[in-house]
Amino acid sequence: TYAELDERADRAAAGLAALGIASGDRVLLQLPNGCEFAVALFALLRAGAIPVMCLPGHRAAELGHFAAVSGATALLIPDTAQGFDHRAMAQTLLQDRPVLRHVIVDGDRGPFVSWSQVCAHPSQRAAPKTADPGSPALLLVSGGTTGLPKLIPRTHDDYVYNATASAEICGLTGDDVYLVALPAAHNFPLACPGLLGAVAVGATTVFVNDPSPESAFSAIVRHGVTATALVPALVNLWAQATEWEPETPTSLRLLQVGGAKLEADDARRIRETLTPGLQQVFGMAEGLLCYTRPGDPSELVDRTQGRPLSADDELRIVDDAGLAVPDGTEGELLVRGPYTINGYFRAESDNARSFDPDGFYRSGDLVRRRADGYLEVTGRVKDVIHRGGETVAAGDLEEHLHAHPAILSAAAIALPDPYLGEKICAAVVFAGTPVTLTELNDYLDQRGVARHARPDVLTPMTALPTTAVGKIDKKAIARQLQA
Ligand code: OOB
Repeated sequence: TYAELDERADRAAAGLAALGIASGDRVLLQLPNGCEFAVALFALLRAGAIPVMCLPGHRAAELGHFAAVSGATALLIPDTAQGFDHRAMAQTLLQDRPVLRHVIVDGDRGPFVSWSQVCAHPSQRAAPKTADPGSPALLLVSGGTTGLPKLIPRTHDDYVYNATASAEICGLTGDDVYLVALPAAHNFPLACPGLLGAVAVGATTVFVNDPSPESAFSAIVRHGVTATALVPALVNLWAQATEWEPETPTSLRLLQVGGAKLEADDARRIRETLTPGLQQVFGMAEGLLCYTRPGDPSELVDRTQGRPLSADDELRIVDDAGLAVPDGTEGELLVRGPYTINGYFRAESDNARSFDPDGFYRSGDLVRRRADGYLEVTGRVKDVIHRGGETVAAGDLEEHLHAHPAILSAAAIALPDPYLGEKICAAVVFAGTPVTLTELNDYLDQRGVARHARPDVLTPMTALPTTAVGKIDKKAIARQLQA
């Protein structure tokens, strides 16, 4: 209940303070989905600490980097999760990171501090700490797959707005049951509207650790889940699984899909198999959120990634020279606004690259703005293949590949080539009978894809590797193909 969460967060906040965790201290939070995640998050905020929102899939390389950049003094982990021993990882981290003074473990604590001990502290509800609402409440991690993730300071006021305005747009009320299926520390299930939006309106929150259809469908049926957020790779699996799972969702009224491009055909299938209440979400941990709105015509819901959350979001869509392009023309999206950051945490050189002189964040996303203000995301600025003097946009080719009836998911990858510089590899998961490269290229030819923009290599895969939040990880595919 909310009363229990309140009480437990108070006790844990007192326990954290007793350990010496003080206002403004950064704490790496890496707990799997579950009620303990919510207790820990609110306890850290009440103690005045700044949680660094690590994903369960992060390992020593990422956590070491987050610890170094944030100067975190504590780490909160499970004992083991998905067969991985987080305590052993903590041992490694401690050797390199002397600032990291406390390791707190939920479960079997080993040589470390026990989270249940921290939570057993008598609650000392002091006068609420008055944090500066413009100061960082938490640090999110960036979603990019280039290099190590950056830390994103989200302030109390911007993040409260993020969650509550999102809840309003989605029509979330106390009668809703929100399912956290993606890793809870990710911005999407955390605050778009996510866990925080659900708490803001007094809704019920359900956590699953395993978002597979088998486990998620039974949780949805059991708890009467009305709303959840998924990435395309996962929702496509859910849509397929309605064909064979004995229990399928009937209570969903809002199914948010974002994090990567959802193809129009997939959107239609989701509306038909899972719920007519599909919503596309184009968002980023750095801030800007775009939503299709409940009640929008299906053409908008299937074909666009929504329009900005706030009337005060300022969007600039520019060409290579940095000049604004007209509506309907593809360009890079730059954004500034009430809940978009002005800079990463302690990352001067990244900031010089990622923000323009007027403070606009360069998203690296290619978009088209329609006359009605809705956006279509078409790809990433740097996601191009330089093939023998021609530049091929991976996003365009992927859209054509997806349209093939035998293809479930696909990625266009650049591979080094002694003659062309780079050649095009289509990494493909087939749904039906696989096709050959020649057959695929005949199909692309019929669709009007230029010869130089067609794959040189076709690599069938059983599944495409994904990032910690479940997006297709093209860097990992490229590494696998070159290994
Ligand atoms: C969400 O946040 P991040 O920070 O993990 O990733 C942001 C990036 C965007 O810059 C864009 O490249 C991509 O993910 N992206 C999409 C998309 N939504 C995000 N690309 C195409 N279509 C979409 N609908 O991924 C995130 C944060 C809040 C809400 C939803 C997603």
